[in-house]
Amino acid sequence: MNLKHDVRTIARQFQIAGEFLEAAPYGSGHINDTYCVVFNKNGSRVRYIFHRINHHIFKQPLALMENVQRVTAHLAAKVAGEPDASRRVLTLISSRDGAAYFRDEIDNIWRAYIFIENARGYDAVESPAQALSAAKAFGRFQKLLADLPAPRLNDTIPDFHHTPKRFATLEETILDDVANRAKSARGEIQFALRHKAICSVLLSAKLPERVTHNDTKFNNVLIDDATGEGICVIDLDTVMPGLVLYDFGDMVRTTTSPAKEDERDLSKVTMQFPMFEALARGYLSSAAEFLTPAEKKFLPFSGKLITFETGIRFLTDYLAGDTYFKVHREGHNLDRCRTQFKLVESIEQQEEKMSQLMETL
Ligand code: ADP
Ligand code: GN1
Ligand code: MG
Repeated sequence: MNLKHDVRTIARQFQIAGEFLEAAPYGSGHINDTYCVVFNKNGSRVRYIFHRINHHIFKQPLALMENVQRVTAHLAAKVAGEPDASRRVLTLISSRDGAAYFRDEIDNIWRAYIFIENARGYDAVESPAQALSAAKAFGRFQKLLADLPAPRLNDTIPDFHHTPKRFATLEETILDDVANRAKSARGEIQFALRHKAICSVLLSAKLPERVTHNDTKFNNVLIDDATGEGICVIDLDTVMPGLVLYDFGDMVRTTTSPAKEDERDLSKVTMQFPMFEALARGYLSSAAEFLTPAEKKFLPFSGKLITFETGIRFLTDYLAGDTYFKVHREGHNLDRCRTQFKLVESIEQQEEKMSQLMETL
């Protein structure tokens, strides 16, 4: 296969024993380049995950890698001694000169992780049991990081979940209309403008800053094939100080609808109440002990907010000419925006019931 990068040469720069066999693009992430790399070690095929960090988006990749090192080391110390401990945390592989990354000749930053076998990430949820497992794992992730020693983690993308700033960027992008696409997204622009007021709700609520994941897409937790447990939280590039509600909100966004994020048949996009209930129960089973009453109260709202925020991010990128998220077809970002806004509507219709449920948990 002809790859965009010479992964064989990159792979040689890491402390991996054995002979390189093959590499192939892997997963469905929108930002970094991810490869699955296979080595032959004494006759066995051993897999690794390699990432090229997108430094146009993560402008300080070394600060990012410092976060990842601190977070993975802290988590590894916490789970040491548990059954299957090595599958519960990502393990970085050092480069030949002992760093946590390798810088290639055109300044790309690469890193390698041990591949966690017998587990999978899913692009769409299949059952409430999976939703429960995922939420439990993300809640536990926050809990284990609550005592991460100082200093504060680096902000790998400043204001990542600052929804009012995201909205202001959308407004500027609508005015500029550089790709001349605003006319093809009139309904979506109107939808966004009508919802402007929700953007500032969490920021006005004076909630505590904690160490959060900030990208708790359902496919960013690996589900164990045998037990169905959310065995490992992955994709740690955005772990930084944030609100726990960003994490719970992104779980609602990605783990309650049976449809994929870019589904074109919007009738399939819906917030399934049993999935929400499973998420709430799973998350609280890990997080109830540290959540404040205000954080708990906003859990249903956070789903609407983060789904809206992600919708306006896709809309902004569509209007700007697709410069941020990877796209694989014409109108891809607009399709993604539409699923998000449909899901916002579905959440709105059930918001009261969602809040009532929270009072019973
Ligand atoms: P991105 O989403 O930024 O491309 P991820 O770190 O989420 O990057 O990796 C993409 C996919 O690769 C994940 O959805 C998951 O299926 C798989 N993956 C990532 N890390 C591992 C790992 N250490 N072991 C097994 N699979 C992994
Ligand atoms: C991006 O990297 P990936 O595909 O897991 C994005 C998230 C969005 C998500 C939408 C750094 O996540 O914020 O919620 O796409 N990551 C970044 O699917 O912008
Ligand atoms: Mg990912």
